[in-house]
Amino acid sequence: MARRWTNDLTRADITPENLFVNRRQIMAGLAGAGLAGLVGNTAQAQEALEPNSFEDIASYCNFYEFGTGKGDPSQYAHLMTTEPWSVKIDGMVDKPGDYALEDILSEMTIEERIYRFRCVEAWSMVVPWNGFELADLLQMAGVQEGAKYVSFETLYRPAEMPGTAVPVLEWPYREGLRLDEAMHPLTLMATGLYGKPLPNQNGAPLRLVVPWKYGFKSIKSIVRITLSDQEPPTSWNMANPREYGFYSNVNPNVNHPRWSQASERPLGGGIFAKRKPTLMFNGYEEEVASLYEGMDLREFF
Ligand SMILES: Nc1nc2c(c(=O)[nH]1)N[C@H]1C(S)=C(S)[C@@H](COP(=O)(O)O)O[C@H]1N2
Ligand SMILES: [Mo]
Repeated sequence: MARRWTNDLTRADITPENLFVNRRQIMAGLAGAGLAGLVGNTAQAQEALEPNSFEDIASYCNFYEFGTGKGDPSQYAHLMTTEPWSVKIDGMVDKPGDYALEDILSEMTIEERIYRFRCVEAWSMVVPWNGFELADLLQMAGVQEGAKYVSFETLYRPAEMPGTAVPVLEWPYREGLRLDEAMHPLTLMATGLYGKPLPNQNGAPLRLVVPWKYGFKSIKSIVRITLSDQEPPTSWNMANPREYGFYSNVNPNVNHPRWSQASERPLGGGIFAKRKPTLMFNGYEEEVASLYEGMDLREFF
């Protein structure tokens, strides 16, 4: 079902010139195989992705279990114990159970992927993730016929998570994807940043990354993955269904009820850095638009 995503850009490829040559080679190599569309050959996609610094990525975070300030997670997330770690995989799978993280990792291929990141609050950054495809994990557990959705839960351990004393969201933090979104080769389970283990504040030891959706879909510190035939509840939708829909695809044409989503402020350029236009599906339109063919994206926002 899932096809491996063949664009293997690394940090060595970030200058525009290298990126261009690299992409042309990729395109040439794939054209014969009929997979060229997976790479995305728009002018926008060819723009160089200059990653934000490790420092920026690890210090400006959202992880409400540790507080609602952007600096709270980096200050308090060290309180969270991430060893040992296991993930319960249940619901409509052939092999439900508690999987020890090291057993999962021994089965997975870890690679580096540089992805655009776009928060619903309109800031953005570029992140070099290390991780594996969620599709590989789901296939390992054996997705049953009839499963249509995947839901995720974050660790809920109040003694190590001072932010959970405040009922800003219903805990545990929950997110969900449609099965085809979950199986898409761009959908990553991240285990690291810049080749280093994921900092706790960024969702150690295992967090979701869905680059064409707003950042809040990228649930952190995952302890449970459930397959079902029903659309699952999600924390932000439960908290405010008018502002946060199930899909939450990055879409410059559908505004958040309280602000425009047409442009973004790239982090790291200083507060006077120019806003830039937000791209449809965060720049991954060629890869993912077909998932939503025929859907009214204003209704399913
Ligand atoms: N468990 C959990 N996951 C979470 C959040 C959270 O509060 N709790 N915040 C989300 C939001 S709003 C964003 S923008 C991203 C931020 O990821 P980062 O801090 O690694 O940049 O994490 C998402 N995942
Ligand atoms: Mo966010």
